Amino acid sequence: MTVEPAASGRRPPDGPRGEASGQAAERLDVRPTDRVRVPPGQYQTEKWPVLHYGAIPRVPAESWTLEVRGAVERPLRLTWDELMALPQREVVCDIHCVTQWSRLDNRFVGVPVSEVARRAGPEPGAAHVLIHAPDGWSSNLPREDLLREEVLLAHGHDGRPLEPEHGGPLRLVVPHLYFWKSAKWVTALEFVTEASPGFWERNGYHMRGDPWREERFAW
Ligand SMILES: Nc1nc2c(c(=O)[nH]1)N[C@H]1C(S)=C(S)[C@@H](COP(=O)(O)O)O[C@H]1N2
Ligand SMILES: [Mo]
Repeated sequence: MTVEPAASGRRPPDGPRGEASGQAAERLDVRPTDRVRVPPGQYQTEKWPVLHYGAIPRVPAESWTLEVRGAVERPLRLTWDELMALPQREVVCDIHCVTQWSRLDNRFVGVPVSEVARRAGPEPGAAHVLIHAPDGWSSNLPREDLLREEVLLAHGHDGRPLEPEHGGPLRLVVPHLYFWKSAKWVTALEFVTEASPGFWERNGYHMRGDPWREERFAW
């Protein structure tokens, strides 16, 4: 399995640092250095809006599990403790919601998705992934977008545990795509051979969602 380098500018790591959890995390800064920070059609907000369909699940971290299934050689289910024992990474990034707000300079901490995927061993033909959340919510993205080194299963933000309304205890963070791909309260990663639309994608949103190309809708 290959992990693509970040497409945007990288700054040198400033060494391991203590997080709220006390866990040292390697740092990766993927904020662009070669262009304006806010993509076309977006405006910058200082606040962090809360956006989702349905109710906020209140599941304590201790009883949270993450499943990796579908076209993988070793399907697995990780407990919270198993997840926390994996390598941790801090990612500094901007986030862009398709409803046009952008929030700059976010500091997420979590487990790189690639670490979890590697343990499950996606089959060569598994070119796409469905990300599952409670109540049947899902989002889809190409495998190569999910397995970039800056894509996290995040449990912390700006030095604090991730709040339930922002996807705590665990959410996906895919900095280079519109934020609807970043499933909150993620429960499973399902590798699939054919692209299959998730919740918003079935409702007309783009199968990939690159904010720099304004891939908002499928039409
Ligand atoms: N489970 C789940 N995850 C979700 C959503 C949702 O409805 N359910 N909405 C997405 C959308 S459209 C956005 S913009 C972001 C918002 O994350 P935030 O509330 O932390 O800003 O979550 C994404 N992840
Ligand atoms: Mo969104």
